[in-house]
Amino acid sequence: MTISKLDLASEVKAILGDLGVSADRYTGGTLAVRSPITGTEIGRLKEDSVEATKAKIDGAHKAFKEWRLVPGPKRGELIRLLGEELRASKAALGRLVSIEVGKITSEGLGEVQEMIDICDFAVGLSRQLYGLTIATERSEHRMMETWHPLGVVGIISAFNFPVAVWSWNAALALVCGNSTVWKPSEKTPLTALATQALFERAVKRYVAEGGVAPEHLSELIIGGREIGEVLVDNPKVPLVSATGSTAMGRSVGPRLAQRFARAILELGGNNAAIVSPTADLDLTLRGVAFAAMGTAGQRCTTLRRLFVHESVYDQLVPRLQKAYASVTIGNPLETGTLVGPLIDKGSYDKMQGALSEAKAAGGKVTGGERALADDASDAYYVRPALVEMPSQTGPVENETFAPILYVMKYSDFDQVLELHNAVPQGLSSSIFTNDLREAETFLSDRGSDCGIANVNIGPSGAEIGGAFGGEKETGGGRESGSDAWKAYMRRATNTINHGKTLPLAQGVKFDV
Ligand code: UN1
Repeated sequence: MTISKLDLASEVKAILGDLGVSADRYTGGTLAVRSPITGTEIGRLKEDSVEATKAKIDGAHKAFKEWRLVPGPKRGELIRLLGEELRASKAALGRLVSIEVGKITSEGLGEVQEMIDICDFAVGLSRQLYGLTIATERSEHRMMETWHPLGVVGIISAFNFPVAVWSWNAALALVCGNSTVWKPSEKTPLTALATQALFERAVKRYVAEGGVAPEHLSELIIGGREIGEVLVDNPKVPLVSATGSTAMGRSVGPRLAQRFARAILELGGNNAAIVSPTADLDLTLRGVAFAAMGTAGQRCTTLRRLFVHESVYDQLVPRLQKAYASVTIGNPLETGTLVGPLIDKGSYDKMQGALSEAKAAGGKVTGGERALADDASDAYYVRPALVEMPSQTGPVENETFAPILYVMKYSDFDQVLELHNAVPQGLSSSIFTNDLREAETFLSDRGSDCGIANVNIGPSGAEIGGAFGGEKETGGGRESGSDAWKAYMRRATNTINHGKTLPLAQGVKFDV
């Protein structure tokens, strides 16, 4: 079917109806939502005022005070039920993600799978919120650390992973005994409404099973920057986890620091891969293609810089150019499509701007032109662009949230490592090599300076089990797996004297 004939508004209505979201939540409001697939409107949401936002934060704060008293494993049961709800509605929510963001079907479903995976992880974690027992220097004493719930956790998420990012934060925050207030991107509030409805279903089941779940445990606020600022500045919110651009982080970070609140910042990436002389080129081709063109280049982990050794450059780059020229672009809901649309015109304009800059800096551009404009004049499909650059200059140093891959030739491994790390961002990275020394060096102290460093896989598509996040202008935060949960709790060091004397630490004498 031609794109212009798709009736996505009706489909959205049917999906939201099935998920239990009433039509008045997404009609008749002031916030218009468009599907990037057609560029047409699929909802109009009512926005929360500053006052309503404050009231929701107050509600979440009250909920926190009760929820922190519920034992961890019982909190985990709520997240187990959320995981069940997500499993049951995976197809519907995945489809809605595809419609609202323009992701291809497998990526829409994959996003919901990430949500399910983090729920499973958090359920296990709910029984493992361990502290250490530490050797004390005083006799008949015990020293230990305990982990306690923190408070209301603010979650600000971006359009490109509209619901998975919420889940990485919320699943951990909730098993850790916190409540949450979520501000989704203005571009993707419908998937947020759907997710909130699934959460509310899980709460209902939990309560029916005899669980204690206060009202307002997880709040959703709809609107723009103004209400985001209310969340960031509110003294009842001790932690804000924010995903988005570096510019957003530059505004949010200092505001939080000003009131000594914690920040988990997951900002821009400018991720690179190195292709060494010993790389398996078939595997590299596939790894690069997915990482650079997948999700139409709109992941924080998207591959944007490719350093290819001069000895394999002429073998790999023509094959890549072929893949770029032939990749199927189109309606992401159709089987066989690999590259869907950009989110909107703003994104398209930025892409074209970066490509002009690249040309001016001596880049040789293939692709990058608009596609399907006849069929979908309000949508922004593009052929992914491959740009051979003489050096790492101009737009190569910035993150442009679109499918542009800058390719550069290198000859010396130590030099390419320097270049790899010579950008302001530090999220994800990879090397394609079969040389053990190079692989290990890349992962070593003098190797990649990113939060994620891979060998023989691209930089995108991380599993939830690892801590997710990066260094430098990426913001330094870690979400999701490993011990990222610790950021959502406060640590107390406890010393207990079970003797009858009072030995002082460091041998201090103070006899009164
Ligand atoms: C993002 O783009 O904001 O590693 C997150 C990945 C996904 C998450 C990306 N698991 O590509």
